[in-house]
Amino acid sequence: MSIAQAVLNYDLKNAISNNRFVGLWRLMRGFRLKYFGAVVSVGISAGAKMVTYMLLRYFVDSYFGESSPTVGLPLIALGFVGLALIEGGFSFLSGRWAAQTSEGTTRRLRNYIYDHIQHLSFKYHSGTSTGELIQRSTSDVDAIRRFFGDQAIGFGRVVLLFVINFGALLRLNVQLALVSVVAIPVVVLASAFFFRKITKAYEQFQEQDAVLSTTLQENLSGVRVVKAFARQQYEIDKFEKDNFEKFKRGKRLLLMHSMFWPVSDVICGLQILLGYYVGATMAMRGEITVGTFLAYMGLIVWIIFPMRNLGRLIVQISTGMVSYNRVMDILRENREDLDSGDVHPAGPPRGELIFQNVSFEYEPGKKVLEDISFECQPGQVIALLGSTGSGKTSLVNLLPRFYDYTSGQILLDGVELKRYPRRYLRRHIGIVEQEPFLFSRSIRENITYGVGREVPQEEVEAAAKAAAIHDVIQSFPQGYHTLVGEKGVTLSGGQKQRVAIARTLLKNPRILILDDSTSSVDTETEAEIRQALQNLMKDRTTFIIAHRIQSIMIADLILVMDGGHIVQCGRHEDLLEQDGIYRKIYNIQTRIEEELNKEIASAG
Ligand code: DCP
Ligand code: MG
Repeated sequence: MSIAQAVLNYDLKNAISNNRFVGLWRLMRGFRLKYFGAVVSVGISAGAKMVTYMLLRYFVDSYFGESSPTVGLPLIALGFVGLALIEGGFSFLSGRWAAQTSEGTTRRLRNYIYDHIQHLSFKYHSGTSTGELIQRSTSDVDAIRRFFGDQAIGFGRVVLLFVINFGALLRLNVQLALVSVVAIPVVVLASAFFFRKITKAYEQFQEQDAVLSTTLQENLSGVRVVKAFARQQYEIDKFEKDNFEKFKRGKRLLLMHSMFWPVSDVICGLQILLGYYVGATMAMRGEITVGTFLAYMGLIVWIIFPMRNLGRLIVQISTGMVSYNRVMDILRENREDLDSGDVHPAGPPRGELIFQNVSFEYEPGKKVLEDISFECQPGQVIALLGSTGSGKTSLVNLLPRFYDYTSGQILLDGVELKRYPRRYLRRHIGIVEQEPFLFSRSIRENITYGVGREVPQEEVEAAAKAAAIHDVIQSFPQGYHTLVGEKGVTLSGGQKQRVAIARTLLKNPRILILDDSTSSVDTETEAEIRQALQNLMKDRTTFIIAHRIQSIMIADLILVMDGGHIVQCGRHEDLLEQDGIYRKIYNIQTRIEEELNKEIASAG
């Protein structure tokens, strides 16, 4: 199986285990043999190094010492070359296989995290910061990659080098072997101690790095606010302060590094000197041959210096495990189930809705909607009016089941809403969000976003015309292929809203929700949209949230909300007769309009 296939054919749900090693082991499925091969190659390469020194010993002792050579020089030369090739070749293979494993497993992990994030609930997303999620799916995944590709294999390498070379030393001379490792506990402990500190310092550096990029990012997205309030100097000072802190932390990190390596060099150097001294003395006394001494000189270096890395690897592996946990935290979150439900209507719903004593809360104990009851027939227009924070958005968000109501019942075509699969509801309920988001893609791609098929241009244009945005789009040089956002045109708030309306209309939903969708549009354009929508609303149930009485007068049912309750409901004419909020708002709005008209008249 190719790597790409292994990546795709894998269901990572299995990799989530409370035991980290079990989890990592599962993550490696399809790569285990490769990784095993990488470890074996490390062993072979270390072995070849050891044998090279043994060959050196044989060569020196037989050609310059007492014993006479039984192997010819060319063969010995060939041996050296062959061993060098084996050592290099297997070292290459181990690097290659370890890299394939680490890249492959983390590619799979990244895909899976992305997939998983797509399926998390609204509740999860509103409770988790975007930055946090980004960091976990990038730098924490990267830490896991380093664990596979660098640390775990590096750890194996140090251990194998030690076992093989020390074993060889023991065979050469036990006394000499023991003398050669007296400093090793010191080196390992010192490096573990040091790297614990340096990891902390590194984390602090990273933290400050994150602070700095947040400052920069906020500054850039809030550049209008900064300029409008003329706070440039304040922002510059703040940045300089954060930047100075990063500089200090970075300097400290470098200083620590520049202390460790020389100190550990000295310790390792002393150990080697001690070994050379003892070895040389023994050779002079004739206790070991010159060849043994020369082989020893090589072997000891390959025992001591790798040991300096052992402490580093231990510490890095433990911080890698922290990253692993942070990633698994996301993966353990339950996915929003799109498909469960026991009713599966074949076609779209008719659009009859009944709310019965519906209450809802985002957090336990803080009711946002209380005791909401009303009914509407298919094709009717329901308007919601109320002060900000009164629960209008929360109410309409219950319909596609972005959130589930806590008590009461909502019946769609006579069936409890919770019995429909979410996918079905979201397919047939179109919502134009209060603050619509457009992707940095072409306008056409934005409008067709909600429909999973090729859409003919006429349909796209019809939707755009209904949303009163067609002429604006036509006026751009590239028309419907104009890019939105940083690399293309910057749309005004009202234009964005209208593109979002077109996007939802194209989906042709049975139930249409317009959440304050004309708030950034001037009265004239709004009338235009209303006119166009009138046809489109004909046989769909429509919810309109708006602040202008003008936009909701035509509704079959107007719900006036306050503090999570419906305080008034009825048709425009009925509500005008009642002494309540509705009449008050109406009076204020008409008075403002009259005054405006007067002013315009007098100015003209
Ligand atoms: N709320 C919350 N958690 C959320 C969203 C809202 O706790 N994820 C709270 C804030 C308000 C209340 O719920 O106190 C109602 O919020 P809505 O967004 O439903 O209010 P409106 O849509 O009526 O207000 P606006 O006209 O400003 O859009
Ligand atoms: Mg709202």
